[in-house]
Amino acid sequence: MKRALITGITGQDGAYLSKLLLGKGYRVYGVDRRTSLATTDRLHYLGVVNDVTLLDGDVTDQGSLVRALRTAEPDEVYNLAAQSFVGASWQQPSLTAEVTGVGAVNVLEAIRHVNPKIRFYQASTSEMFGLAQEEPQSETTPFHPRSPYAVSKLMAHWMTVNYRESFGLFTCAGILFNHESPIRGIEFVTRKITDGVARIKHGLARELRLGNLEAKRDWGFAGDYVEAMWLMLQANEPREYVVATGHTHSVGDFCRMAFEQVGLNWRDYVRIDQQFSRPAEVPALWGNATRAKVELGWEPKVSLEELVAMMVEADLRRVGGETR
Ligand code: NDP
Ligand code: GDR
Repeated sequence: MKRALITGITGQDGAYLSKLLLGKGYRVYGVDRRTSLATTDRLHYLGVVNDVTLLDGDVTDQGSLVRALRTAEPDEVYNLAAQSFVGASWQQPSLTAEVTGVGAVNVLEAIRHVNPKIRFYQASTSEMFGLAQEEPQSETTPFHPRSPYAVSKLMAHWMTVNYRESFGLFTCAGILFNHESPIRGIEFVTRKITDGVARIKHGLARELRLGNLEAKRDWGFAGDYVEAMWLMLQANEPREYVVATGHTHSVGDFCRMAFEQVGLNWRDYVRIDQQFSRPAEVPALWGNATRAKVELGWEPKVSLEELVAMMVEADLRRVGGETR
C-alpha cells in the first residue's frame, strides 16, 4: 500500500486529492494546522474525513514537518499548503512569503533529511506568468509575477527545481491554471459569482459586486487537476508541467453563464466595485498543456459549461437549505 502526505489537505485541492488517492488504495496523511474552529468541511463534503489521518503541523514550523514525515513515512508528498488568495497577498506580503514561499523550502529540507527517496509535488501556478509574455503559456514561457503571492510561488517553484538539480530529489512542479469546484473558497471570483447567483435567486441579495470583469482566465475543474498532480509523481522523470484546459474566458463571460443557469440576465445584477480591483492585475491567462497530454496522457474531462452548472447547482442547494 502506497502512502502519501498532503500539506494543505483541508483546502479545495487537498480534499479532491485525498479522495483520488484513497480511491487508488493509498494510505493518506495530512498536515493540519491548529485553528480555533475545525477546517475539515471540505473533507466532509467529499465523504473522506474518516479515511484520512490528520497530523498537527504547519509549513512554517520545520520540526512539525519532520515529525509528520517520520509518522506518515510517505512515498509521496504533495505540498499544497499556501496563503493562496492573490488579493490578500498585498495586505499580508510577509506572511504570504513565509507560508507560500519559505513553506515549500521547509518541506523540501525535511524530505532531504528524513528520506530523500520521497517524491515531491509542488503546487506552482499560472500566476507566475502574470503579465504574460506570450499566448498561450507553456513550460517555456518566461515568468513575470504580479503579486506578492506570485513572487512567493516563483521562489518555491525554483527551489523545487533547485533541490532536484542540487540533491537529485524527485521533485515535480505542476504549473496549474485556475481550477474550481463547489468547494472552492468563497472569496475566489467563480465561487463568489455562483454563490451570488444563488443568493439573488433565493431573494437574499439584490446585486453582486465585482472588480475587473475584463480579466480572462483558463478555468478547469479541480477534480480533473488533482489527477495531473498524481500522474506527475508516477512518471519516470521529474519535470514541470502546465495543466490547463486550453480555453480562456472573461469574468464577464463566467457571470453570463452562471446567471443563465437560473434564467437571469447578469447585467441586471452585477455592479463594479473598485475595492475588488488589484494594485497590479494579471489581465489574461491561457494555458498550453501539450506536455502533460503527450507525456502523462492527461486531459481535462469537465467543460466550463459543466463546471458552471455544477457550481451553481451546489450553491442553490446550499443557500436554499440555509433559507428553509
Ligand atoms: P486553498 O486556499 O483552498 O487551500 C490552502 C490550504 O493550505 C488549506 O488547507 C490551508 O489550511 C493550508 N494552509 C495555509 N497556511 C498553512 C500553513 N501555514 N501551514 C499548513 N497549511 C496551511 O487552496 P487550493 O486548494 O485552491 O490550492 C492548493 C494549492 O495550489 C495552493 O498552494 C494554491 O496556491 C495552489 N494553486 C491553486 C490553484 C487553483 O486554481 N485552485 C491554481 C494553481 C495553484 P486551512 O484550512 O487551515 O486554512
Ligand atoms: P486568481 O483567482 O487571482 O486568478 O488566483 P481569483 O478568482 O481571485 O481572481 C480571478 C480574476 O477575477 C478578477 N476579479 C475578482 N476576483 C475576486 N477574487 N473577487 C472579485 O470580486 C473579482 N472581480 C474580478 C480578479 O481581478 C482576477 O483577475 C487563483 C488562486 O486560486 C491562486 O491561488 C492560483 O494560483 C491562481 O488562481 C491560478
